Parts: sequence; C-alpha cells; structure tokens
Amino acid sequence: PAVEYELEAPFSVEYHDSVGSTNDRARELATEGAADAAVLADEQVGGRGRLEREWAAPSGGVWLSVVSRPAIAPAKAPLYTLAASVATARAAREAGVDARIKWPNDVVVPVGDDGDYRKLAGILTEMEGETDRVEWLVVGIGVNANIEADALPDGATSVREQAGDVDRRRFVQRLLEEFDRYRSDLEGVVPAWRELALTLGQQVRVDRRAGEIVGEAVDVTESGALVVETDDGRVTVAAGDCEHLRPV
Ligand code: BT5
Repeated sequence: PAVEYELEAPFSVEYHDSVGSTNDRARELATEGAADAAVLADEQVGGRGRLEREWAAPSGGVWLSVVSRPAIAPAKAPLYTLAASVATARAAREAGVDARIKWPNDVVVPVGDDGDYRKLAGILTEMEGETDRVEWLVVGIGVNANIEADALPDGATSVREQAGDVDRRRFVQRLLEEFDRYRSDLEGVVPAWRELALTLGQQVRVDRRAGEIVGEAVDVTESGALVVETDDGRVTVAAGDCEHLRPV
C-alpha cells in the first residue's frame, strides 16, 4: 500500500514498496489533476526506459516520478529532463559518486579517461498537452542506489558499487530540492548541465530519426540540443541516442 513519505522537499511523495512503474502511477495522479506530486518505489516490476525499452528496477533503488504542471511550451520540456539529470548527478556527487552526464540525460560514472562510462541513472519524461502549452509533465528518474552491480544489466553501476550505500530519504530530498530549483530557473539549466557534461569534447555517434551522424560533440544549445562537428559541418541534434566512441 502507498504511504506518505515525509520529506522537507517541496513535493508530496507517495511511497510504494513495489509498483509496476512509478511513471504509470504518476501519470494517473497527473490525469487526476495533481501538481507537485512525486511517486517513489523501492522496487518496480514493470520499469520502462525510452522507446519501450525495459528498465531493471530491483529493490534498493530510487525509482521516482515527479508530476509538474508548468506554464511552458512543449518545446521547453526537454529542459525539465536536463534539469532532472543535473539534480540527479548533484545528489549522487554529494553521496561520493563521480557522476557526470552523457547527453541527453544519462547519469554515468566515467571509466578511464577516454569517454567510457557506466550508467548510474536514467530519465524518462512523458507529457500531455497541446502544441502551445504543456498540461502536465511526468519526469521519471531511476537511480541505481543501494543495489549490487551484479543485479543490474551490463554497463550499469550503482551508488553502492561506487561509494557504498546512501540514505535514500536524504538522497531523494536533495534530488527534489535541486530539481525544484531548476524548474524555477530554466535559463540556469543548460549552464549547470554543461559543467557536469561528459559528452562535450568527445567523439560521438548519434542515432537520430534523420539518420546517424559521427563527429565531435562541441556544445549544447539553450534548448538542450547537441551540436556535433562533422566532416560535413555542424549538425544540431534535438533528440537521439548518443554513443561515445573510443579513440582509435
Ligand atoms: C532510460 O531509458 O534511461 C530511462 C530510464 C527511466 C527509469 C525510471 S525509474 C522511475 C520511472 N519509472 C519508470 O518506469 N521509468 C522511470 P533508455 O535511455 O532507453 O535506457 C534503457 C536502457 O538502459 C536499457 O535498454 C538497458 O540497456 C539499460 N538499463 C536497463 N536498466 C538499467 C539500470 N537499472 N541501470 C542502468 N542501465 C539500465
């Protein structure tokens, strides 16, 4: 059964020991009119990534979804996703993890100096609204917190593996505080994101709807799109999957 989770953060938090997907529960709350609400679970049995991918969410993680009703255009919604990655990386850094951000919104821990990484957290943003106005946004944040790396897919890491277990209540509180701060300072999101970015300066391959591109990631725009310097000139990518290439 859901219980209230007492936090000093500016959100009411509904806690579940086990749930299908916190994003699905948050979408229900959003549809019922909730604002500034969050759903948190110890375990998810139907966790989702982007593009219908599965998200492994065993007991011990921070599986969190936040409902917002911002007065913004849908084109600004990606800034909420970037804000969540900044908030997550900051909370993880305070827990002693060398967390950085891989564009657009994976929170990763670097391995070595050549752009390699393991994934610590992922973000899935879903929204409802019209072309000029967002009705609600659900930002889903999954952090591998107090979990053995063996229980996670290849290429994943956890706070436990990197720095030992974390007090999840404190972690969630810090994450929500930082997220809330950037919700009210959307112009500050990209500068904060840049400071934590692992992708900038890397050779990348980006899979996007319009085809694949390869080049050096040189910047992000004020709406969070990635700028890639390719052999054919600069390309700006608003959405896609990004892979850091190992130097040859
Ligand atoms: C994401 O998708 O990274 C978004 C993940 C969002 C999860 C949160 S948990 C709270 C909320 N409720 C949900 O149901 N979802 C959100 P994507 O970029 O598509 O990455 C998915 C890929 O990451 C998978 O195909 C696996 O390769 C890998 N993966 C799966 N589980 C993982 C984990 N726990 N840690 C690291 N990598 C994982």
